[in-house]
Amino acid sequence: MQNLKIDNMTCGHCAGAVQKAILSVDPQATIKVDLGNREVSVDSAALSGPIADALKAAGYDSRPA
Ligand SMILES: [Cu+2]
Repeated sequence: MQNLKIDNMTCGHCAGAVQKAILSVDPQATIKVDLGNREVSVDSAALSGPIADALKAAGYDSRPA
């Protein structure tokens, strides 16, 4: 399980874009978005680096929460 803080995930559109970016790395990922805290929990076999890269490419900076 990886918990990520994404400060510029501010609305439902962002939440959708974040989920899409993570699923592009691992279609099997289980993702829980906590929009209020701007945090995402990712249950995935994918490494954190590729997930962070995909988020960055989508315009979202992430860091461990
Ligand atoms: Cu948004």
